[in-house]
Amino acid sequence: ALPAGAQFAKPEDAIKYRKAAFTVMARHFGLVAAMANGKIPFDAKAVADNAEIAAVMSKLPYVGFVDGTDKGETKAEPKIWAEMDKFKAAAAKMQEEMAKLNVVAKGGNVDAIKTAAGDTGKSCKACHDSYRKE
Ligand code: ASC
Repeated sequence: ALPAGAQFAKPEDAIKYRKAAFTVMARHFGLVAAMANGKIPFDAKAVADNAEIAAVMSKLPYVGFVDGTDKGETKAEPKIWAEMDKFKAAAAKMQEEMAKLNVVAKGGNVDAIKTAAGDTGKSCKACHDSYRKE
């Protein structure tokens, strides 16, 4: 989502950016999942609004995985850069699940939202298992 010429000035700026995007995405996805799973009261408008934000946020982090950002304040596994195609495919899967969740969230059906949120969470976890250090 960055135009040409809008590269990050420093590696740590790219790291901060992608972490911030994941943090915001996780906050809004987490609210949807918590409502779908009955951990906080279900509110159809809040589910739809938060799913929308999470879906938009899901598009943002990946421009931050530029060369030279495998070191520093990051839990990113260096193998990301050795298997960038696989990493981007895992990212695309998550973005697809977030987009589906966003559609389902607008329908207001709790069971359908719960299923879609579960599928989305699996796509988050799949990437963490392969590409995030603990
Ligand atoms: C979340 C969140 C994640 C995923 C993951 C699913 O709410 O922040 O990273 O779900 O825990 O297993």
